[in-house]
Amino acid sequence: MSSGTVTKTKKKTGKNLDKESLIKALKLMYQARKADDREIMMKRQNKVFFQISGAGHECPQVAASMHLKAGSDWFFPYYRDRALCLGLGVSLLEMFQSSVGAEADPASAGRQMPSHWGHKDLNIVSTSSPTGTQFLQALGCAEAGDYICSHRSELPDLPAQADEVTMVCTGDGTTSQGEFCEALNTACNLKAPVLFLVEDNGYAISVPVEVQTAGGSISGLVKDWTNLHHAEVDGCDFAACYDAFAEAVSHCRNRRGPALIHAHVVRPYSHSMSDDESNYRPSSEREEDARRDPITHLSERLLKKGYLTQEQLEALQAEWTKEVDEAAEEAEKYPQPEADKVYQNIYSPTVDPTSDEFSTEPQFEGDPTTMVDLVNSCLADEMKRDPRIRVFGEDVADATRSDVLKECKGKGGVFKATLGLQSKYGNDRCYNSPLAEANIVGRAIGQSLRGLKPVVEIQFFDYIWPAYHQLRNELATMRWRSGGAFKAPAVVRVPIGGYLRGGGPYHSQSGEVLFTHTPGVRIAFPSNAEDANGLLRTAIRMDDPVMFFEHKHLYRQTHNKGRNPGNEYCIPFGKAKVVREGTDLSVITYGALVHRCNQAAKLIEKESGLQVEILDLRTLSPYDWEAIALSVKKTSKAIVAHEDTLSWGYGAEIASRIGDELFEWLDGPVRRIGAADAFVGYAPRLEDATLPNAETIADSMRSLLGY
Ligand SMILES: Cc1ncc(C[n+]2csc(CCOP(=O)(O)OP(=O)(O)O)c2C)c(N)n1
Repeated sequence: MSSGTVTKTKKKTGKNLDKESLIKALKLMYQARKADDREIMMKRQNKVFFQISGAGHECPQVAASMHLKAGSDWFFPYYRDRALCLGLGVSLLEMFQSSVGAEADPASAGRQMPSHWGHKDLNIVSTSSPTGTQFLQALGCAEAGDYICSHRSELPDLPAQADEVTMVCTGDGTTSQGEFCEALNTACNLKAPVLFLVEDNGYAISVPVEVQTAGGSISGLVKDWTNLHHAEVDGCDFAACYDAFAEAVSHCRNRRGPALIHAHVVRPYSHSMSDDESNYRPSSEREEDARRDPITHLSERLLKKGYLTQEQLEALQAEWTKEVDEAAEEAEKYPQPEADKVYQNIYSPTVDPTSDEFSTEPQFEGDPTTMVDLVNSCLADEMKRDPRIRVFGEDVADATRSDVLKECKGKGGVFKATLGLQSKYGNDRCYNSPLAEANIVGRAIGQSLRGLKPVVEIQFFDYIWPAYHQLRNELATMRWRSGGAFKAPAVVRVPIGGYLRGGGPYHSQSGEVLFTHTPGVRIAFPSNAEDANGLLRTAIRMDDPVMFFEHKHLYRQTHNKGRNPGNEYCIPFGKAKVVREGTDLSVITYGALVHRCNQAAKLIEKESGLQVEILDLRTLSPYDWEAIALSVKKTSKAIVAHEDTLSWGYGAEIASRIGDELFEWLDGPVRRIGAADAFVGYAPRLEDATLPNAETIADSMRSLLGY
């Protein structure tokens, strides 16, 4: 090259893309559409059992795949994202394996509907069906990447890239879900590298966008949000989409904040094969969509540029269709999972929390202290041991503005369970979340997917409901629905229960049974300081999601104090404790009723000499059936006692199993004790009338002993 000649590499833009890139893009779009068409045919032939297509949405997805890196960036797609996944490297065969429900399906091993994407090697996280649950998880995933990079030397085994981007996709209707705003707000606040793609086809099934969004445009609402890069594009124009993603990805990679691309796409087919859009869309509108079809447009561009002749295009189309058909035919050879696989991957296949591995001897030190103190010391010890642990929730930090800690002693949780953790381990190990419970759990799921160990707090059980969707449909299902490819072993600590005086209906709730009814999560409910410490340590070290219920009233009692059992003390899950031996009646209980049942048993002994045995379950899922059976076989009479409301409660399950499996040993009906089927009132007289107490429990014991 002669000196003085300036060579300039022309920046690749959507307009000047080379022939190969454009043909590659067209191939992805075309094959995605043909795969949908083939799946539609297979549904009609009863070879697949559900179909929802990505038709009309292909263009922005393919553009995104050309700027992002599979296996290094992270993806939270939604069901229309076939072209994105194809572009990232999911094969046609893998897609059809999912269509036919084959065990070989890498997305879910035959467990989820087709188009519920997932691919471990490509960092495509398991897609679920609830619209909108993906946003907060994507945010958590992005946060995890940056956290891992900033703790690189302590976390050498966790993969993350300093410039990685997390992409999350959605339809326009789904932006109405509150979690969309929660995630975008926090992503903007944290400048998190999350790329939101809104694929706006104007409808959510039959409901048009003006019902969803003020002003009819999500761009109008969010375009000026702090730190957000925003672009609105014609999602049928490949060049425009290509350029929009170039800028958005660069904004995220350079850690300037999140980005949102609002792409106007078309929906040439009905919402799904269960829908007929001619019932609510006039033909003129559908014809207009057809005129905007992105595949026709890109094909015309290739012809116009002279990159392909009509004959060459048709030859390529025939070749691409053949590949689709061959993949579909091949997938039909793959079998569905055997029926016994239904129980596989509900819980960790490798770490058994009931095993002896979690049975360690206490090494007591210090004077007896309260349950909340021993929860706090367990958290502190575990955080020291494991840099993967991050504690967050409402008010859990000592102070978000840490400067004030020179003068103030810090908040550390409304019950002080997390006091000092931020000061000891830093602002990125213990921090405050926004006042939004789904935000806490959704982000915890996203972080745990990356191998971190979030130990989050829901301030009061009474306010867990905004997070229930994330807990029930996401946290609990992640491992099972992905066929074991992904897991979310976060710990959710939840202060729970009544007996507080002045608690009223919104600071006294129980409701653990709603979670014991959910496969996939483990449930602990300790009754005393030492158990709380040992069970929490097990919860943190095991590999399943855990709901850890801490009874608020038990936090600072004297009767359940304990000495610090040392920083290796673990108690296995599913191992009950006989807290009082007896021969005449078994009471199976947990939480705040352990103490009350004990008081009642003492009364009974005093008045009649009869001996009541009390079993503290300690964990509710799994629970110790062996210990229950042993006790009931000895006493022949059983009461199941809990603080939660009586009907359809935890006691119903245990009582029914005792009736079923221990019938021959019984000398009386199995009784249940629970709260009145009402709410806990503020006035002490109302509270007393609702919750079980030592006298009402003793009444029940007397009645059964006399049977
Ligand atoms: C939480 C929840 N509510 C309702 C549904 C049923 N549903 C599935 S898709 C859908 C419409 C989604 O519309 P949009 O977000 O605009 O995406 P599009 O299908 O148009 O691409 C609805 C209501 C669901 N899956 N999840």
